[in-house]
Amino acid sequence: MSTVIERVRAALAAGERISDADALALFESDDLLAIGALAAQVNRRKNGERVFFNVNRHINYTNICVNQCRFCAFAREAGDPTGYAYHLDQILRKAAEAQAAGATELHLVGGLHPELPFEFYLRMMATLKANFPQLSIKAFTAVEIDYFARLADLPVEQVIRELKRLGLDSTPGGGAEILGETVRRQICPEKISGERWLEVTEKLHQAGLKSNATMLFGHVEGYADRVDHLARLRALQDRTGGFQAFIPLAFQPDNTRIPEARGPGGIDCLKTLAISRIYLDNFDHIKAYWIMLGLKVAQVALAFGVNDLDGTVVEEKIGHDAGADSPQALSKDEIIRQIQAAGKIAVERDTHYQPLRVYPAPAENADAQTD
Ligand code: V47
Repeated sequence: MSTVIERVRAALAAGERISDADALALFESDDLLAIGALAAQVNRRKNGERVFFNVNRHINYTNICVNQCRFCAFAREAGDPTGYAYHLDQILRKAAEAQAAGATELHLVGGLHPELPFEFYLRMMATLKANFPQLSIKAFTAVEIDYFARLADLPVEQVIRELKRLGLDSTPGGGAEILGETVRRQICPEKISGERWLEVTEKLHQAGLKSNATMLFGHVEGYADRVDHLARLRALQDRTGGFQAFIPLAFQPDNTRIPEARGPGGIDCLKTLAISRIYLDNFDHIKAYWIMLGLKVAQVALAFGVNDLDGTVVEEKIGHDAGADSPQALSKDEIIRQIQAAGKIAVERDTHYQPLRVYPAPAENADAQTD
């Protein structure tokens, strides 16, 4: 048995957090099953046998972006014939479809459009909230919030205040990529720095908004870059407690400008999810985003410390433009089936992880129960 596994087991038994050096040693270990078992134990203590999902819809309102991140196959430069920007009525139509399909949350993100003014986003927020007050609006990464502040020449705090006043309920975890500057300069040189991403996220948390954190992995970064990324997130979470979920995003290489990268294999995906669960002791939830992982790896991840399978998604462009071979959407029934087939209890949640409906395994109870 490798010594790092013993050290980590002892640390967990003593209720201690693991060190960066041990996180790195776990990444370098080949003992996937032992790492997975430790992660599953950590998760069981936090979440029992429950696995969350939500009924949501993604809306990517524009793919036109002033940044041209090397890993991104979704972004287009202004003037590109395949570029688009939805009109507000198109966005409202998609929101209406989402509501009719039983969604509780809209996930809205897009490119940094060179011409749309900040007022467009304010109008979008206000109109969505006025028309669909029961839909929770999860929108705009720290990268977009920073962009709006520059666009409108306003302090970030005021941008956040305005958006929150008009209906912003929480923010997604995109744009974190790899926070360390060496890798960041290679994969997204025009994007705000990792330090700035953390700073804006801290302001979101201070304003009372919950957010998520992602990590894009399996491109040019090394294990030490991943550990550094996790360390920065854990430190911020110690200060604010504002993160809800951590979401490792498996890099999809097609149509990107990182030709040497092939994306992570299944073992790397499972190991990364499991180590995240063990290391991020102050995060309640680790999410397997099935769009990027593929449904089969995402399901297996439920035995490796993961307790959230994201949602129905409905219309996904960022991963699929880069060659993701997962479906575009999953029905609620299919998500429940995937969770139950893993021997877990499926729990539909709202944005803030309040259980809406519990679906025990069919053997225990054929009918869904309300929590
Ligand atoms: O920030 C871009 C990533 C992110 C690629 O908070 C890519 O609940 C893989 O953040 N291969 C956007 N990933 C998606 C995102 C997200 C998704 C689901 C749930 C939540 C949440 C957040 O997608 C970007 C970037 O890191 N991305 N290109 C690619 N080729």
